[in-house]
Amino acid sequence: MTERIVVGAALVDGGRLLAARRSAPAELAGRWELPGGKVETGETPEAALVRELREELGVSARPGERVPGQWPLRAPFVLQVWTARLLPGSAAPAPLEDHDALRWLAPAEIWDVPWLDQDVPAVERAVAHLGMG
Ligand code: 9L3
Ligand code: MG
Repeated sequence: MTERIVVGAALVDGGRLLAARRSAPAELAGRWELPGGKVETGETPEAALVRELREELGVSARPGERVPGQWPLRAPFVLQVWTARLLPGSAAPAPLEDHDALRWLAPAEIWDVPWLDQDVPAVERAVAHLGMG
């Protein structure tokens, strides 16, 4: 089966990392994730990241670098992570679609939220990559 990529954003602003609490589907509700979603056919991961952040959070963002690594989700999906920043003039993020809460986490707060199990290793790598560890 061909692997399908889900992009997650390590969105940073003012030295804080954005975490989003899922409201759907039921089995993931209440757990926190790096916002993002599935890369569509013919779309680059970076373009998917920008699209997902606009759809889910209403923000204008630019992707930075890919965080090395890839983490398994339910087959055939795998999670890849890019750093991202808000563009000047972007709206503040709001939970518009699949989330019901957002938090900007300072470095000391990164592990204060119950991340999705599959996001934990991705967040570890993202935080190390960003020098927030
Ligand atoms: N997923 C896990 N961690 C993440 C993201 C963005 C997504 N950081 C999982 C949840 C869903 C699947 O990937 O099972 C597709 O995500 P979405 O399109 O529902 O956001
Ligand atoms: Mg999503």
